[in-house]
Amino acid sequence: MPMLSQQYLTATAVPDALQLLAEPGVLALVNFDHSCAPGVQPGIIPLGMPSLCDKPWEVIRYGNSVAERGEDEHCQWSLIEDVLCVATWIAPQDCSDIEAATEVAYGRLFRVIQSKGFPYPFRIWNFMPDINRGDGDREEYKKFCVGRERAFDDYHVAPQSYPAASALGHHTQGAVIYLLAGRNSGVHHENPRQQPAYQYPREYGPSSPSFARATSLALCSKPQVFISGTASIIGHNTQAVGDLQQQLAITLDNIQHLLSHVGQAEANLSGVRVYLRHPEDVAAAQAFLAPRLPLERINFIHADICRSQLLVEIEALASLAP
Ligand code: 3EB
Repeated sequence: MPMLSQQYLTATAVPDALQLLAEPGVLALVNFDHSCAPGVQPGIIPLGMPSLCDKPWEVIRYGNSVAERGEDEHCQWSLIEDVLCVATWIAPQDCSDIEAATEVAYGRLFRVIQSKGFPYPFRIWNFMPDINRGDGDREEYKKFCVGRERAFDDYHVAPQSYPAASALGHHTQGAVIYLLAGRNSGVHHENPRQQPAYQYPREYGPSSPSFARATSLALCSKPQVFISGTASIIGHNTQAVGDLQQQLAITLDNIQHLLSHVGQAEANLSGVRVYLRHPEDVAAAQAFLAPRLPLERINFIHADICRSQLLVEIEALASLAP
């Protein structure tokens, strides 16, 4: 069985996205740019967040066959062998009630994965506008969390089965939720240094965030670990408010502890996304990360983090050499 890979590409490396999409083994192409609306065809996933380092594309590869693709329930899907990728967008006008729109969007995703025989999501990404707008429980992110939790309840997914996820804000209109799903369940992990997000105390909102710190699955003989968006949080408390370097250090430390905890301390990180609240922080973030991670495996993305005191969030795919 093959490995899944996530690789970032420059605009010049992708002269023709549709041609790349048609190549064997190409599951989907994620587009980091200003548009957050359905792509020109299934398999192209525009997120509405620009790359800060000229890498507007991520190619998700799996297996050796040409992907099968289609549209159902306002979702676009791509399928290669054991992996299904499904994306759905929330129209700009529907984002005015993000709680209800999120529940509806997740319902569509769940129906598509179930009807196609891939009922187990193992990685989910969520991107929405104005994520930090509103005070207290009226903040957009907290309303999103209520709608998402309701959808998981509607489809009888218990907290122990929540997969790895990321949830961020962008500066354009519309929202997107996309996921990778399998025929069998992955294994979900927590980080001993962090409180499980689905058990955060009430102060973080009426519904806790529904995600696991990581999900691993063996698509090939070696397990791969999908690491959720990870930030400068210990227990449930935000650390190093206002200090980018310290937030980066604590975030990498959290990731390293998670990998040690799941017995993958030797794994290599790829598909690393560094989400930065302030685009002007990119040079400092690059300087901090360059000695620690190969920069060609990193994309720097302009995005708002779901807690307004966080400046950075990092996600990655951890794989052992095949
Ligand atoms: C945190 O640890 C930071 O709501 O899906 C990270 C990854 C965060 C995913 C989500 C939120 C989510 O609480 C925020």
